[in-house]
Amino acid sequence: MAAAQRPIEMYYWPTPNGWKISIMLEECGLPYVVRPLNIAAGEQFTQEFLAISPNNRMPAIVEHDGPGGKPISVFESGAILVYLAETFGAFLPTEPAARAECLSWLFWQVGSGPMLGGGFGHFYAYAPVKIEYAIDRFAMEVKRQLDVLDRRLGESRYVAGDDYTIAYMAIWPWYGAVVTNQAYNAAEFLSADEYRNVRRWTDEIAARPAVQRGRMVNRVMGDPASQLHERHDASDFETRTQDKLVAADA
Ligand SMILES: N[C@@H](CCC(=O)N[C@@H](CS)C(=O)NCC(=O)O)C(=O)O
Repeated sequence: MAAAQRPIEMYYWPTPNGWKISIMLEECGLPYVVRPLNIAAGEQFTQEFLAISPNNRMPAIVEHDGPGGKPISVFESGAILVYLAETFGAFLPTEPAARAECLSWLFWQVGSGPMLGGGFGHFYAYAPVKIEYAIDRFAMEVKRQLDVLDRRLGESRYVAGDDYTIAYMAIWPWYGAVVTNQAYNAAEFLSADEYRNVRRWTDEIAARPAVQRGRMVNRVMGDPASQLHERHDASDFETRTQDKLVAADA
């Protein structure tokens, strides 16, 4: 990378869709700065952000020194993952069959995600009225998706091929969170323990240092050592986690 290149700006809030991109940037070791976008406060609706992400959703990235030296903004997590994989040259196979398989699973997640988050998560955990029909309908769909993943992971170590790719950076934040009860408090309701292959794979991906760093970015809950409220530089993971900041203040 040219020394003059400015860091990528990542518009981000710590949700599974956001983690996809923080994980990818950590995996690539690319210089980036976090632009926190508080979606609970409506910051996704500002004109400045809509110029970057017209669908008023994060994540989004801006690369000032993009292709041809021109600035570029990219929205939609799947598109960002493909863009970064292609420009960085990693985590997306170039051989057509392997690439197609990787993209199949990446698009599988992007298409399935709304049924899990906007459907099941919303009606099970957040809706002000509990509608049994809606909860059951989306729970059945999420269990079907978990079964698809589980069967695939019963056939091979990873979902798509033997290499770690952007497909896992998209799938893991959602399904890993569900089966480890870190999303919607629904693991028991969904009988998540039955999906043993998903659980095995989830733990394997979670052990990757870059995945752990990607999850720490702007995290405000859990073990203070796992929370990096402000990431300005890669060295912040060593020096500025909440446990260290609190100890330094004491
Ligand atoms: N398909 C989009 C979904 C992104 C998305 O749903 N982002 C949510 C947070 S996880 C958001 O920004 N919501 C703000 C809103 O709905 O106004 C992607 O994969 O990037």
